[in-house]
Amino acid sequence: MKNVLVIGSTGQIGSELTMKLRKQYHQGTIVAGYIPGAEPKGELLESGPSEIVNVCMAHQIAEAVDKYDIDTIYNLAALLSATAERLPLKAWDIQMNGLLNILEVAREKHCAVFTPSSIGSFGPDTPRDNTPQDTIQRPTSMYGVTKVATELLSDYYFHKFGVDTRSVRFPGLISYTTLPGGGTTDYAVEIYYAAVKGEEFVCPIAAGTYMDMMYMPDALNAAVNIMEADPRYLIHRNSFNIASMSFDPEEVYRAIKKHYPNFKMRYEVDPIRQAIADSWPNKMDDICARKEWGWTPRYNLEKMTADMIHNLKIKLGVLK
Ligand code: AKB
Repeated sequence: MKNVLVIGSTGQIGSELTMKLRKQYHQGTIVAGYIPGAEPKGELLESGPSEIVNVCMAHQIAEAVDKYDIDTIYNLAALLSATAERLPLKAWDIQMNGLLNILEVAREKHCAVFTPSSIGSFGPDTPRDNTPQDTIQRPTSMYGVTKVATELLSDYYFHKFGVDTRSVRFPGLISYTTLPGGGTTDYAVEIYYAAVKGEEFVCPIAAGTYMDMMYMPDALNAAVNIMEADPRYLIHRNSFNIASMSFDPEEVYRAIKKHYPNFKMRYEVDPIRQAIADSWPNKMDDICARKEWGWTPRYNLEKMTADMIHNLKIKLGVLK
């Protein structure tokens, strides 16, 4: 990786990944691609170039790739699961037509491409516990449909045209920098904000609903390390299960209560998010990622909780 285009650079993953890449590859150019209305600000804007790159506009992708001699594209443009259920055609357009535009540019201009998949690529027929790397993928949400198709199309471009496509199946991602939006796992971020602000948390996901979750520093390492991996050892490409922790709302609530004993949570289950969560795995098996490219997470629930609370206090200006 030398010159990288991050599409969706102002979103939850993009805002942190762009900064990490700029620190790691300071001899190269890391371009923050964004759409009007989601402009980069502050450090993200000031620390490197940015360009309007809408995945649905193939010429914008091609122009940015030519202008900066891009060799790697991180494609982070997506509608998350709950929003995609509300706007299925828009989700298809961004996730599928957008991906096709990127893959075509990558084929012509010899770029590597990372497009994340998700725990959402699995469905109710998938084994729930220790979900294997290679298993049934029959998702019932539009988000899941686009994620499975993303995996297949990315593999197709690798086998047919030699485009260096690689990917991981992200769990719910937890971070204190940029809020997610429209996801089923968003509650696992919002609960920390409520605790630090001293507010009661109203949980949209039912007790007993386990999902894989991951702290952002681990997710960013995965996104960088998979693209750096020696291709000779990659049996899989699109996409690898990666896991670090799995919890239900009660477990994360208990972990936060160790820091805030008076913290209160009650449930108001959102039927759309709950139906999606019920169709996803409880916990994935990530042995292939560990063996093929050395995936190792650093954060568990306790360590993440301490770090989230520490950083949110600073961000929100909360003293105690
Ligand atoms: C979502 O909840 O939609 C995402 C995901 C797990 O892919 N965070």
